[in-house]
Amino acid sequence: MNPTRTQVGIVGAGPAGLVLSHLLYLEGIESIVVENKTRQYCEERIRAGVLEWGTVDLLKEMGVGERMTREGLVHYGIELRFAGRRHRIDFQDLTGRSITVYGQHEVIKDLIQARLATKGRIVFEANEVRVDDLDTNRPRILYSTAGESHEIHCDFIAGCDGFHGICRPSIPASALTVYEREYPFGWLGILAQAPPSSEELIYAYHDRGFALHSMRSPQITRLYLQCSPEEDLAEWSDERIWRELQLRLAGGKDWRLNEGPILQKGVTGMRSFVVEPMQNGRMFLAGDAAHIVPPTGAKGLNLAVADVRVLARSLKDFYAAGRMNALAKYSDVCLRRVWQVQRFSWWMTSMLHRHEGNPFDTRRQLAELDYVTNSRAASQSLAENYVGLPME
Ligand code: RFL
Ligand code: PHB
Repeated sequence: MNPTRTQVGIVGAGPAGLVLSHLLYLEGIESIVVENKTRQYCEERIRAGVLEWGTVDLLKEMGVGERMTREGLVHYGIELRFAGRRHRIDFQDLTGRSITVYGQHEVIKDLIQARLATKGRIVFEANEVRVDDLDTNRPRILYSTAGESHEIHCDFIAGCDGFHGICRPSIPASALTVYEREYPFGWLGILAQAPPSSEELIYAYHDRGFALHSMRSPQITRLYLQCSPEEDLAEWSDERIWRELQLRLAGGKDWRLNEGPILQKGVTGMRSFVVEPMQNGRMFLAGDAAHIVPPTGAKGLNLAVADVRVLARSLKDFYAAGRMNALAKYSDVCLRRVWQVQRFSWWMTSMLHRHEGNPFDTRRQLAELDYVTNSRAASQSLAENYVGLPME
């Protein structure tokens, strides 16, 4: 078996791995992406939908924003619903910025196409992926395809293989500190063939639990209901889902929720998780491999992109000047944004979800929503974080 050689070996073809690979290509740095799923699986996996302005700008600058510009839905605000009230947070007025609603799987399709069009190497369906020799100058990625073993010798490895990947667990536990919080609820998400019922996203706080109205296109609505993290989907008929959504998203006489065939259902648990530092020897963790946020702030994908932007810049510095300085600071630079985003995602989650038990919390949440919707300073703080803090 002849080992292959590359400058940066990337594990995982999610947003982090693919954006990194293309950014490196644009800087003339070689990489190979090793992914354990099929191309089709990666291109059809339904996940996030909200792109911060900084993510949108970066994708455009990278030359992969053409379809996003054509098909993405630009939003200038969101609505908060609670206690029978409807309140719009006006991003344009409060920050001068907007967000773009464009499915993560569409971003993935565009990136894979761009990588392959520029002769980028992505190995799909790699089995038994491992990383080794992280503390040497020649770290390796090992894997097999169709029963044959392969080895890639790299200058650096980027661990972009998500929360359940193999890169983080390959670092000795004694070298990492984990900060973690689990939430006593999850989200039941559906994709429905129904025109969105509002032009913007609606975040609803309700006695029966949180609900969210989002979308993927003018024909497809994405909706979520707060549920138990162990919720049994078998107990949720389509009819029950719509009944619950109608109750939680109720918006008065002049608004109605469009229903349609449910194309997909799923339950996701919620956690906040950060590992520090985000690097070990010559391996750098990026995106969900290093941190997880609850989805209420719509930040997971955006944070993954922000990490690899820093990593690509640091690698560029290494190859241009032979200096390790920027790479040595990679984790510190990323963690500053990571913790800002953790704070915001935790805050949105705890403001909008119903907890069992303590009526004090219910009153406090209503006071928070009252404040956020009546104080310009508080609305502005929400808006500034939602559209995305400037990238480093
Ligand atoms: P990803 O997207 O998980 O990509 C990791 C890639 O690595 C591959 N992989 C491996 N490859 C090789 N060898 C191995 N051993 C491997 N193990 C895994 C995986 O197949 C995959 O292709 O991580 P990345 O790039 O860091 O991107 C992060 C975002 O995907 C993530 O933060 C968001 O999607 C989180 N998230 C959501 N974020 C939002 O902002 N809004 C949402 O609505 C939202 N919904 C979601 C989500 C995450 C979900 N997960 C993780 C279960 C819904 C779900 C279901
Ligand atoms: C989505 O469209 O999937 C979505 C939107 C906003 C969120 C989470 C998910 O906060």
